[in-house]
Amino acid sequence: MLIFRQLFDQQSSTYTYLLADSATAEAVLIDPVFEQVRRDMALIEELRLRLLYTIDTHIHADHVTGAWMLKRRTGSQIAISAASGAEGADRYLSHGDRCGFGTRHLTVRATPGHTNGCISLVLDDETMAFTGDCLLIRGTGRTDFQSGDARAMFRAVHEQIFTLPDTCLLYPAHDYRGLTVTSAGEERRFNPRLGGELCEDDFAVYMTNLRLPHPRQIDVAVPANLKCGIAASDPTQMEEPGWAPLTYNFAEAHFSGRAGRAYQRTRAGTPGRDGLPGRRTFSTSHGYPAAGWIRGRRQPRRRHAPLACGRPCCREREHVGASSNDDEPSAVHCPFSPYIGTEKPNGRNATREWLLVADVI
Ligand SMILES: N[C@@H](CCC(=O)N[C@@H](CS)C(=O)NCC(=O)O)C(=O)O
Ligand SMILES: [Fe+2]
Repeated sequence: MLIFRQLFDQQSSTYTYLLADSATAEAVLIDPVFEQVRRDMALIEELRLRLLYTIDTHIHADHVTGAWMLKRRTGSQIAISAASGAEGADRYLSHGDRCGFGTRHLTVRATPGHTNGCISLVLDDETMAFTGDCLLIRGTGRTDFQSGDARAMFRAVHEQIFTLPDTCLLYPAHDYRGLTVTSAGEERRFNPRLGGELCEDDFAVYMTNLRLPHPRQIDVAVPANLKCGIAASDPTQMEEPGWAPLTYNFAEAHFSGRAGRAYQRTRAGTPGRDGLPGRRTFSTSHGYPAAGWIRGRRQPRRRHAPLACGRPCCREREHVGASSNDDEPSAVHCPFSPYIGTEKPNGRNATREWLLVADVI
């Protein structure tokens, strides 16, 4: 049986897709998001799957891929198109290649236009296809940066996607309106940019006049994704030895509502509040506006502790802790969430760290 899950990252409106063959438990993950690696790993573990590889449909401009972090944590291979120009992948895909998992496979179709390295992935029986940022639901990806080409996109959609069976379900990499799935037949008829009677010239004019603002994360995301999301040069992303193990579940990885929850772990051998090293979960009285790891020494209560977040995009900024004491983590104000945070002066010598799971600003 095919196992299929559609997962969503609210920050970038990105869909990540988990596909697996229940007979062998082999899984692939399409377009993972760096900040959602914990969620994806929890789900994969709960479903008792083995992640063979991650596949990025293109070099994303709006979020950092989770490919490298998942490889580091699960041993999965990184796959991306050869035409993407990405360094450090384990497998470079071209049109017609197959990505197998158990008895199933996805076939690669080159669908350039949003970027010149974009691919779509079609399931073996053509009941599902993953269109990346080429064809979106009643829309398309933009074509105004990263070697975008509206005419190439028009041809790719007509030749590679509209030729699929009418009933083939199409799953894009994003939706900004809350739509989740469409089909080849309905997009062929109703896509307002390139469906129905619309021709290549109509589409090219439409795309030239879109004038969208650049994605907020583009300056961070593109260089990181050209290296498959590697964070090895960033010491704050490296796992330090000596921390007690911490496990998460899929439910906890989704933070909803305004109430804050926090998970504390300590250095192995260092007692936590309940005297035991390792994981401890507690609710917090006040909502946290962001989420992430915070490390601290056992120290007297102090206010406004400066905290730095590990994300390269905001490494230079200081985040102000609203309160800090031995048992409660500080609130952190960061536009990117969740991330790995380190209390600046004492990060290396910290004896305990907290994972905040709470609302995003
Ligand atoms: N506001 C979003 C914009 C994201 C964006 O530009 N997304 C690209 C895909 S990477 C796109 O093609 N968007 C199509 C659209 O917004 O219509 C952000 O800052 O991240
Ligand atoms: Fe994109």
